[in-house]
Amino acid sequence: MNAPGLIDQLNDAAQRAGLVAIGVAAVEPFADTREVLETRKAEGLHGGMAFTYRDPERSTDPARILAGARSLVVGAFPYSAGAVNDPSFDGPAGRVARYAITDHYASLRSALDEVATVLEDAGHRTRVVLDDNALVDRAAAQRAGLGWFGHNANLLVPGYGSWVVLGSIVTDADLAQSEPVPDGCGTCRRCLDGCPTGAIIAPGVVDARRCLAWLVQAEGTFPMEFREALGDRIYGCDECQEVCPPARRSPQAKETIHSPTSWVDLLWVLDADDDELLSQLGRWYIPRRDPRYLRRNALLALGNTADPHSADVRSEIERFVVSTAGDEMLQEHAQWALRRLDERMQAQV
Ligand code: B12
Ligand code: SF4
Ligand code: SF4
Repeated sequence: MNAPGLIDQLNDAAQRAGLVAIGVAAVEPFADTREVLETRKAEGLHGGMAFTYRDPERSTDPARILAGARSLVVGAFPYSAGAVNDPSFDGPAGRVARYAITDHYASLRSALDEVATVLEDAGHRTRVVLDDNALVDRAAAQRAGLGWFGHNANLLVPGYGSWVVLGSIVTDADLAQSEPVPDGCGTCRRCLDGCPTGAIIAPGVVDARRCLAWLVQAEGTFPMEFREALGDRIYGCDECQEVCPPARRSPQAKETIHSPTSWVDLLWVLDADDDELLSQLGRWYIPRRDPRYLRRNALLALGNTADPHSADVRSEIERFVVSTAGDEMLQEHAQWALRRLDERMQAQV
């Protein structure tokens, strides 16, 4: 086991790098998580997702990431989660979940790289992994004592809630393990009741087939029954965190967000060509890197939230009904958007 001085150095480096929590976990396979992945896959709750579900044996076995691995050093990087600035453009705007407004994974990676340097300088080998199919990040963070599994399935860090992204350094250093954090949800069920689609079917269990955060990333037709619930979202969903008391009390929830990328101009999404869309939004997970899915989401958000009296909005959507004759998927979403605008107009009179 390494000298305790190394842990102090890791903690100092983590603090300097902006991580709000860091801990150490053993590299033994996450057997419980593997079982959860297999069961959910068998029950269809993964909604066809690949990610960690693609190969649960791999994603739950950190030792496969680095030969001779002994420990995981897991870190949480906070992101701002308060009020969002108004759009910087006129016209209908698509809401972006806070984790995706800027590239917080890049900030997390450089923070973990800084911490990894301490291990490398002490003669150890390291590999940084985050939001990758290779490791179940929440399970690693829970084992490393960063926080507890919330009923909304997120990992909640005491004092910071769930407004954090998570990543690990896999290392051959043999480090003392951190203590787990006790459950902080108790009898609360605000996230279960607050989810707009009822996707949290039991504490800690998200049915991806109902989860808006997955449906905006999923291929194919957006399920009819959840189109209205999508509201103005174009990417991600923050609802089960916005209602969560520990998340609301966190310092991040008091940080107002001022960013040109807080909102996406929905009419621009319909107008822009593939290259432009991918150059602006390609950092997001888009199925098959196919920008049609951004247009699909934009059409639904327009139907739900654009001014139903706006001729500009209607003509943009109608263009998709007519000119995408070979693209039945977009045509059908455009038709839905027009019907929805009509319904909303009728509801106003
Ligand atoms: C696939 C995936 C998704 C999917 C599925 C999410 C899900 N709940 O499974 C979709 C696209 C829906 C998604 C959405 C989001 N995601 Co995501 N996603 C992932 C990914 C790639 C894999 C997650 C995974 O393996 N899920 C499989 C299941 C088995 O695990 P789980 O749901 O996390 O369940 C754990 C616990 O809930 C617990 N558990 C199981 N049963 C029970 C029962 C009880 C009673 C309790 C208390 C706990 C419990 O065990 C599981 C782990 O061991 C990870 C990155 C990674 N490589 O790990 C990011 C990740 C989980 N996502 C992240 C984020 C930020 C989000 C969103 C908040 C983004 C957004 N605003 O839209 C939402 C949150 C939705 C939600 N409520 O979960 C962060 C989570 C940060 C955090 N603080 O928890 C991660 C870790 C990415 C990262 N590196 O930071 N995501
Ligand atoms: S991300 Fe949205 S849709 Fe998914 S579980 Fe949370 S509140 Fe429900
Ligand atoms: S809303 Fe309540 S039950 Fe859900 S994660 Fe937050 S504290 Fe836990």
